[in-house]
Amino acid sequence: MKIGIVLYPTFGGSGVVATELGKALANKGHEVHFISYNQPVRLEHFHPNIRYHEVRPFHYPLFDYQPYELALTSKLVDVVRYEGLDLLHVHYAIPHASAAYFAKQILKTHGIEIPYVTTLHGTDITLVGKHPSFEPVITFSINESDAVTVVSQSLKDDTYRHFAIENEIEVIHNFIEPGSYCHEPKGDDLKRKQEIAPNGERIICHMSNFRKVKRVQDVVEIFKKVREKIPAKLLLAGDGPERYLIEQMCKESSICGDVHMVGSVQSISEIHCISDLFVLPSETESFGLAALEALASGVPVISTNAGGLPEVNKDGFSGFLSKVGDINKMANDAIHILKDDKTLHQFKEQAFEHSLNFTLDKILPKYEAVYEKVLKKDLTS
Ligand code: GMT
Repeated sequence: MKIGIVLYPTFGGSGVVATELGKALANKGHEVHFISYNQPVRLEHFHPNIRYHEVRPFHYPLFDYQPYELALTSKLVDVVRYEGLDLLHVHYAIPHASAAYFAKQILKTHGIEIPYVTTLHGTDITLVGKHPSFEPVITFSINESDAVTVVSQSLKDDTYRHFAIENEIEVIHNFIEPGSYCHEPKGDDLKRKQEIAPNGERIICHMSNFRKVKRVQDVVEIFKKVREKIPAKLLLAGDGPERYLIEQMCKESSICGDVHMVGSVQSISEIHCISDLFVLPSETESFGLAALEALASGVPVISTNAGGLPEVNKDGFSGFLSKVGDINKMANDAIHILKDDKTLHQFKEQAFEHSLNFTLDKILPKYEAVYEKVLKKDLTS
């Protein structure tokens, strides 16, 4: 198949899932065309079956807001026509689903019928999409999609709850490729671990885009409580609007020496490789790819029970779940996991075991089946 994947090129989970999916499809022999405004961050290597098409909005002084959606639509029309794509798969509804709808209508005037699949990732539904400035467009473009997938049962329920959706929605979870994660630090990883934790301190990590919804301040509060009982270090990976607040918190509580703000590192496996625990206290989380990637490295997860997190983090097995904001429980659970080597080792093994429920070989055929289904549809009506 010739598949056009429309995505955000950043570190965000939707872009990561879209890129990893495209790479996996390319490895299976499909021709994959990524369409975005920048080279996707996880698209590091050349692959003969992968092309990248850049959307370049035309800047004109009249526009206070650049009409990106129109530039994207025109790019979709162009790529579909000249590369002969079979289908479009758009990740994140805003503005990708409506651009795909518009492109589909334009392509009809050229005698081309092309289906589009929309994958909803979370905030496009739970936070941004239901805002009145987007809601009618989102509802329409989801209903017009030839197939709709979501990354968790929780997001499926939310989508039906918040929007008047008549289309069927299929749940296809986020995935990992088990071979690509480090479990036991060796060489440079071991050196890094010894430098961060020279006295064998436990290493706790968190990774996100530091938006309010991630509640990174709870990570710091939990860490402070754990540190009172167990020597520990905190790695904070990622960047975003809350970073300054977090730096302030560290300074005010004099724990900066034990907190490493590592920034937006690309190789997240290097962080997981040396970590003992991953903390994700999000207010909402449609799935929690960051948690799954930690589990895949054998790092247990302390998370909230928000959204789809209970679908990825098995309470008492791969880690623990708590109510949003319950810092005391999250700290106590963390201490329980970290208190001795035997317990930690057991949780690490269970974390990895649980991650195997979400391997690429289980998930990829589900997307391929969706593609096969839309390609069989009669689009002329
Ligand atoms: O977590 C973010 O803020 C990034 C966001 C995105 O849209 O890029 O991630 C969402 O999609 C991921 C991949 O499907 C999910 O694993 C994340 O849980 C989801 N984030 C939220 O729902 C907050």
